[in-house]
Amino acid sequence: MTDAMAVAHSRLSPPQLAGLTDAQRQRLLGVTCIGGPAEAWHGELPVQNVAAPLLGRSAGALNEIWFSAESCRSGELDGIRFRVDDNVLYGVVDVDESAFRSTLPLQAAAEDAYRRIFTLLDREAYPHLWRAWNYLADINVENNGLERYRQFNVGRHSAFVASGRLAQGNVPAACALGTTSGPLTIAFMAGRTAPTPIENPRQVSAYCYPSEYGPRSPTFSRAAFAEVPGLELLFISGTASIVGHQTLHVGDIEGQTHETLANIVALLESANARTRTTPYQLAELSLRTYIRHAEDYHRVQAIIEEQVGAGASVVYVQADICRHDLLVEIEATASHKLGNR
Ligand code: 3EB
Repeated sequence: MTDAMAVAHSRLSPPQLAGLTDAQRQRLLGVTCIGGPAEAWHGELPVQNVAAPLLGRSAGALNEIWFSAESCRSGELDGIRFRVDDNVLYGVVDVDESAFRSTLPLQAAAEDAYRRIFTLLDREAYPHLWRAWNYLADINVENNGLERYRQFNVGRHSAFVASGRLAQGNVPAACALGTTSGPLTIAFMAGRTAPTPIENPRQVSAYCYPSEYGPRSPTFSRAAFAEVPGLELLFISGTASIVGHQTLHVGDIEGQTHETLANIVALLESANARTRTTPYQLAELSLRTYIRHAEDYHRVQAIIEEQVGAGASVVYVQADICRHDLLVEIEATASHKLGNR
């Protein structure tokens, strides 16, 4: 937490968060609260509330924090709260889809949210979106003939195109999960330099999925590197039991967990061919694991601890995954110091 890294990720319980000094609070970029609402003191901080139960923590709630090494500046544009340092912008946007008089309100809400994000990034001159964390209620529910996750994909894709962004290739790392309730909420990190996308040779790139998965493909890369002075950040997108473009091990939580970890290992191999630092290891990743059925938690945890190591930093969350046949999804972050050049 007192880390001199340009940008650092850390996990704090609600009492630890409440106990930060003023100097530490000035260095906060933003917070994601899982399994419980944010504390009142957050003030103008971008806070993402993820309405999804935390599994296996007696404290009941967890805050995922991004810190800067510098004091940050706060801003708000068109309903988006954000914080910036010299290199990074972190923001959160919540959209109430009932405000849209469309037959597909979630699609309209997703397009609106991403258009506003891109307007903000252009205005503040942090034009490169590195990572997005997307959460929406009833993700697998069909409404007016289109599953809500697929509506989200159509809206997101439209906004990328309308904002002059690529919808393939150099697209951000991301995740998209189902919450129990609440608005569409998107947290995002962006910067002044382009990320380096990483794809997984075992998987079709998501932006190339065939149309059986929806009228527009999802707009994300499997992983991405981003750089800030002195530091390389690795974002591994939500990763599931998909090989090629197909779900494997339908109905088999253990098979899906093993396949998901095999995909993450393959991604690390791709990333390690591109890193400007030393190779990344599975054991150093900070993982967030989403499990569709709470009763699968112990089986998933056992496999992760066996494969990644008992010392792994893992948070387990109960959430719906974006395909009805997926039971588990895992995402990760890590960072390495860059040498002087
Ligand atoms: C997949 O591989 C699983 O729509 O932003 C993973 C990561 C998934 C990101 C997104 C979806 C997204 O297709 C789902």
